[in-house]
Formats: sequence, C-alpha cells, structure tokens
Amino acid sequence: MNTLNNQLLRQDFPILHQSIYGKPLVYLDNAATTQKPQVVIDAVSRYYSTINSNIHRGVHYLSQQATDAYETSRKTVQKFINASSIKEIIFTRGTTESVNLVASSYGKANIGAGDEILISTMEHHSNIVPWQMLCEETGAILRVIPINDAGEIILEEYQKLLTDRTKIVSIVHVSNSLGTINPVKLMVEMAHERGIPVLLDGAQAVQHISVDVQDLDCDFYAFSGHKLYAPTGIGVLYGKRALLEKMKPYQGGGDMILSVSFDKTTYNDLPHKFEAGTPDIAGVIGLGTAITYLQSIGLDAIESYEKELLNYATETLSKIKQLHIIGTASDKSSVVSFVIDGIHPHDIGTLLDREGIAVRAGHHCTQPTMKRFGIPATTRASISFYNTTADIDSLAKALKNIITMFE
Ligand code: C6P
Repeated sequence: MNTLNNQLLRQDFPILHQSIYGKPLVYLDNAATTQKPQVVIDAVSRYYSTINSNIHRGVHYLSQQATDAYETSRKTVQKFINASSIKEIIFTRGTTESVNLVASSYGKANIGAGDEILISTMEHHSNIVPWQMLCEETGAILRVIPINDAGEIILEEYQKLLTDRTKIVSIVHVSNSLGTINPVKLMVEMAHERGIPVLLDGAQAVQHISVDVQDLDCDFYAFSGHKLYAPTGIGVLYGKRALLEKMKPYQGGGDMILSVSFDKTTYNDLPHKFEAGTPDIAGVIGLGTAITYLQSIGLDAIESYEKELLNYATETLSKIKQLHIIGTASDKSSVVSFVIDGIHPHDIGTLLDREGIAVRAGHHCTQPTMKRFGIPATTRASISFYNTTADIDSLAKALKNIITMFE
C-alpha cells in the first residue's frame, strides 16, 4: 500500500511526533479534528507577526496586505470546490454556523407552517437542531429518511418523502459516526425534479474526496476548516448565487453594509452581506494554506490511500470476534465505528488513551443514529492520510489486550 509518500508527509505534522504516557502517539480521531501541517501553523504565525490588521477597512499597507491574503483564500476555496464565483463563498465559524445561517435566513423566508424539512437518520446534531428550532418557530415539520442496517439511506423511502410539502432537503455527504458516503448527486437530482433545494453537510467529505459543487448541483454546501487541516473557528458556506442574492443577512453589524442611517440600512454585496463583524482573518488565511497544501498532495491520491487504509482497518478489526463494526455501507470513507461485547465504549476509549491511541468514544453528536442501531455509543477510529497500517496494528493489538483484561 502506498499511493503517496506517507512517511514524508508525516514530517509535515509536528504534533504527531510525540509520546503520550510514554507511548508514541497514534492519532485516530481525525473526524473530530485533523492535525495541522507546519505550513498552516506558519501561515497563521506569519499573519500575526507581519501583517496583522483589520480587513476591508484600512487604507494602510498592513490592512491591504491582510485583505489581499483573506480574499486570496476565498478564491482558493472557490476553486477547491469548483464554485462558479467567489460571491458564492461565505466564511463562517464552521459547519454548524453554516447550517444555522441557511436555516435562519433561507428557512424563515421560505418555510412556513405545515411545510416539511427533510433530513436523514444519520445527521449530526448540527444538521438536526437548527431545523428543529426553525420548526418550533414556524410550525414546519421535520421528516426523517430512514437508513438500513448497513447505515445507508433507503432511496425508495427518500423518494416517497419528497412531496409538494417538502421545502428543503438537508443531508450529510459523509456520515461522521458511520462513515457512509451518501449518493448525494442522485439525491440532489431527485429533489430538484420537484424543485426542492438541497443543503449538503460536507464536514466529513471535503478532506477525503474531491467535491465539485457544480457537478453535485447542490444549492448549499457546508464545511469546517478544522477537519480540513486548517485552524478551528473557521468554516465555509457555499450557496448558489441566485439563492444567496435573495436571502436576508443572518447577522447585522460592520462590513455587511453599504450605508447605514437611522432610517435605513442598505446591505453590502455578496459575499460580505453574510460576514458581519471582524472575521477570523488568521483562520481564513490558514484555511487557504491548508487547501493549497492538500492540493499539492492531490485529493485523488489522498482518497485512494485512505480507501486502502480503511479497507485494511476494516479487515484487521473484523478479525476480532468480540468486535462489531457499526456502519458497513458499500461506499464508505475514513471511519470505523465499533462496539465490543461487554465493554463500554468510554472504557475502551480511556484504555486506548493509556496506550497513546487517540480515538473518540460516545454518540459523536449523532444520538438518533445511535438509537437506530440500538446502542448508546460507539468507539470510533477515524483516519487521515498521515495514518499508517502500523497505527491500525497498534489499535488492534491494544483492543485485543483490553478484551483480555475484561475476560
Ligand atoms: N463532527 C466529530 O467528532 P463543527 O463543530 O461546526 O466544526 O462541525 C459540526 C459537524 C457537522 N456535521 C458533521 C457530519 C460533523 O461530523 C460535524 C463535527 C465532529 O464527529 C465533532 S462533534
């Protein structure tokens, strides 16, 4: 297995080269957040040490440099997901804020009492709660697409749930707790046949597979920087320009206006209309740098390496007879969630930690997904291109020892 020079790439991540409780760190919690390459750390540091200033406001040199760097990142994001214009790229705090922006701005204007919002059983809470809040406010109804035992959306049920009452579909591209890659292009097509717009939650997709929003033809696409090797606190909402033009601002404040008087305020053009207040300038610059770094490796190379590593992890862990993988979709990315007979996932997570192995244990902010499988929680190993088969072997060995301890 080696479609990319994994050992060399690991050198780019300073945090990986340390010991935890005297054991070499094995970081398998990449779905929670990814580690940052030195180029990203340097870009953030360089911003603060050389051009720190506010953007879009100052006439002075530093402000212009910061504005250029900020807007260059927007261009990088636009190209990364193949949006047709930089006006379609809105910087937010992350996926959560991106979904909230759409639910609040698009939702309040277009969804009313008796209308339906369609999500799936495998949504992250941040693609459930904003819609529930909208339902509470407007009297709209939340409908949920069921999933099968493998953790795949049942398309026939989806088709049935698309009706004249459906006003938006909002679904996850890649599930964070099951790893399922949903057939989102087809799902968008099916919704569009009835003129229904679609939001895709790409929090677990953009770092693993090439995303082309024009090809997917989705209306909105949300993702977070910190899962994409960039800093925390920065994310993106892509929206089709025609929809964004019609939407009201999500928040009011500086930078999102053209003029303000006590009688009337006129809003700024896209994308600034949706970026009120001083943004996370360093975060945006870090995000642009992270994307450029990923592109230098190549998303296709990353995807094929991670696929091989996921297969290796699935095969290796499947050999442990007390272990049951939750989420066995035919199309999966980067996540192995599992339960082990008689041992609570939190105990597994804690005992793995003592071996220097970082995983996540819990419901992964997907409680309805856990309920669907009749379990309260799983242990989740989630991989990145910097993980190796040796990491998986360490995980399997530690799990076998834990099982022996409980026998
Ligand atoms: N999932 C995980 O460990 P934010 O917090 O806004 O960056 O991302 C929210 C979010 C939305 N959708 C999906 C599919 C996600 O996986 C996440 C974040 C992390 O799985 C933290 S709960």
